[in-house]
Amino acid sequence: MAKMTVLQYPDERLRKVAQKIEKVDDNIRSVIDDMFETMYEEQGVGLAATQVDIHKRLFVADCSEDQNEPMVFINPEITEAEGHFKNDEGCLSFPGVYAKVERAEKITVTALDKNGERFSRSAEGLLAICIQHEIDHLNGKLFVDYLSPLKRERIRKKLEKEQRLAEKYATEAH
Ligand code: GNR
Ligand code: NI
Repeated sequence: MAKMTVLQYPDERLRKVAQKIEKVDDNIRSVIDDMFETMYEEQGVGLAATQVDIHKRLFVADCSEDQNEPMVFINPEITEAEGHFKNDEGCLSFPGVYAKVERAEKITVTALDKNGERFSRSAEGLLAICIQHEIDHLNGKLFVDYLSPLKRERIRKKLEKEQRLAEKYATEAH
């Protein structure tokens, strides 16, 4: 297994629309293993393939308290959504940024698992938020797109500055 690099906003590759997976094979399963390793190491509750520069319709998630309920969703589709609620969201592609986003409260999602078997499940709470957030990633959409242009611009400037500083630090001798 190998940890992958998570793309950071405003990297344009986060805007690519992911392609449907035609066959769930060992190559896909190896990507899934690396994505879990990356997600757990970064302490995220979800990770979309888009965030690791793989533009296929796939995400992993684990919203359990003990981080021991790994879930895989391939070619996910939301088939039912009801209610609305607003919650604070974060994203591994936006370190240190949190903002309130409105989402459906309860959803039903259908997808393929790591063996290529179709399953359907309903979700609410953090898992429902996470599934909607990850499917947005696969469509090149980011949680800041729900904010005002002014807020989005502030976040972009903050992250660009932090990335410049990190780059500068990395190239200096210590
Ligand atoms: O780790 C994550 N936490 C989170 C918290 C609230 C709403 C959504 C998320 S998803 C995020 C991981 C991530 O960036 N997935 O794409
Ligand atoms: Ni995210």
